[in-house]
Amino acid sequence: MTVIWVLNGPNLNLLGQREPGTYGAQTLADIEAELATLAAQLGISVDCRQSNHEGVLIDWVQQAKTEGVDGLILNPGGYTHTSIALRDALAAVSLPAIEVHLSNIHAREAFRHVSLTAPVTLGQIVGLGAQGYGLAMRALITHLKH
Ligand code: CA2
Repeated sequence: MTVIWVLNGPNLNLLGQREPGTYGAQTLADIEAELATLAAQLGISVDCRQSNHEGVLIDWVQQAKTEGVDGLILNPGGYTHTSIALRDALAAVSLPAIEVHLSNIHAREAFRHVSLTAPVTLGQIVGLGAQGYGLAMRALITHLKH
């Protein structure tokens, strides 16, 4: 069975509690429940994880490779714009990955316009809110079939 891990980075555990105008009203638990439902419909396995710690996210990227995970969906949060180490981990494992951002990072502050991680992913989905994760799941499955 195809196995996908969904990794969310710092502060995304706060979704639904603050800044709904920027990040939407859904909690991370809501989003993860929708992804579990979609995964069941699509006949795949999904494992959703969130950490506020850069090293934990890196450990999970490495672990995904050693455990034979088929692909990653990740929202690295603020580490998108700062973490050479997370980019290096993604490049090292060379697992197919899709980067998701709830907000349109290109329409926000200049420091959010650059993603260090996106160049080592298949692609990036931004600005579509929580539905971006489901779109990423469908795109990743299509990629894995070809
Ligand atoms: O738009 C996204 O998904 C971001 O990855 C969210 C990050 C931000 O640093 C990126 O530039 C874009 C921030 C996540 C913070 O999430 C919060 C959720 C609710 C309340 C406060 C923060």
